[in-house]
Amino acid sequence: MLFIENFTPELIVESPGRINLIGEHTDYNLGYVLPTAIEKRITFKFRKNNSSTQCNLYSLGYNVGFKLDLNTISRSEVEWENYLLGVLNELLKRTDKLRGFDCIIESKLPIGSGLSSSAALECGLAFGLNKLFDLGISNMDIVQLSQTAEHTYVGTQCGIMDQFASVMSQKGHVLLLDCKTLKHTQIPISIAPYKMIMLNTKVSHNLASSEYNTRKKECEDGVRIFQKKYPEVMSLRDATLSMLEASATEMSKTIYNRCLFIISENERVLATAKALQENNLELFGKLLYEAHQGISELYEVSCPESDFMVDFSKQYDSVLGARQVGGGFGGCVLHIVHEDDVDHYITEVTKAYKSRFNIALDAFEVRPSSGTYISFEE
Ligand code: GAF
Repeated sequence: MLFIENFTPELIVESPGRINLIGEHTDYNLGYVLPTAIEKRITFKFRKNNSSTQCNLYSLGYNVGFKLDLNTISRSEVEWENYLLGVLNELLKRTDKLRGFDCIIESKLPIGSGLSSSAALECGLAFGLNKLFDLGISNMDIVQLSQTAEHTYVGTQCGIMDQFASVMSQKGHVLLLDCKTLKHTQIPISIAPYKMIMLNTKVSHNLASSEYNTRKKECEDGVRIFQKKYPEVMSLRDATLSMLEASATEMSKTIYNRCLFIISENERVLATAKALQENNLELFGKLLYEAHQGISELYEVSCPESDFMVDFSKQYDSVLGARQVGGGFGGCVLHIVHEDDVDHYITEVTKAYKSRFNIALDAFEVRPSSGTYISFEE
């Protein structure tokens, strides 16, 4: 594509991935989550191109691009284009100031690894165009329109956590987000002498999208059963363990397990936030292990590769806790590892994982980082 040769950007935007310390699948149940942005990110380079409606986008990683006309935005057969087209569709509902632009996208975020490359792609485009054309859209609306884009153009009925974390995070903090009210608290985090190590299973089972929407529906079925006795339960966020026991006979085992996971996971998020504020790292680790057990046995969104890693880590005193991060069925597993044992632990788990699955895992440290930001402006 011609436009990428001698490309001089007017604006460069950095759009980070995220980790979620705890609170998986609670966001679309309007509960609590505890994510933060990480340093791995997608870089967007923008320039206006003097056309009124013609746009060019190019992904350096995939070496592929596409053209579009702002007057005729519609869904594409090519999956990754829909993350961007969906955002443009939402922006066009809000403004008539958008004009032709060129954009080069370069990602350092592994796709399908539970680090939310999707939200980074959506929010980075929305944030950059907002700045480039001075659209006057708030960061909160960027979060919300990006989530809507994923619902309508991509087809995943995701919650709001990933987009929120990608845009709103602050360096050195985790975000305690109430997904019902969108109230959030930035909690300073320091876990020395431990480090957050991500081990990428390098598998992303393609169940992820279909099973995600199925889990959401199962939770809605659970809410309808609660409402027979407790009309005040509008989402699983409003349910308690005692309500669950009182409604259990009306539920299939599957719906019961889904509800049990979400209700307990919400409690674990609040307990984790408190543990971090009190620097109780042992408890933090224990809650991560409990969360993974729920992810695997009750919510059934884990996979043999993630379960193997979590189980393996339990042999090591230097690991406080571990759990699969994100929507599920593979991706990255977060480990809290003592700084003195990081290298040794990575060597051991890499050997064991290779011998069990014949896959060379990826390991990297993550640090709570800042949300979407501008790294260059003309
Ligand atoms: C995916 C979704 F996009 C999030 O909204 C969230 O539900 C997560 O899975 C599971 O916690 O990343």
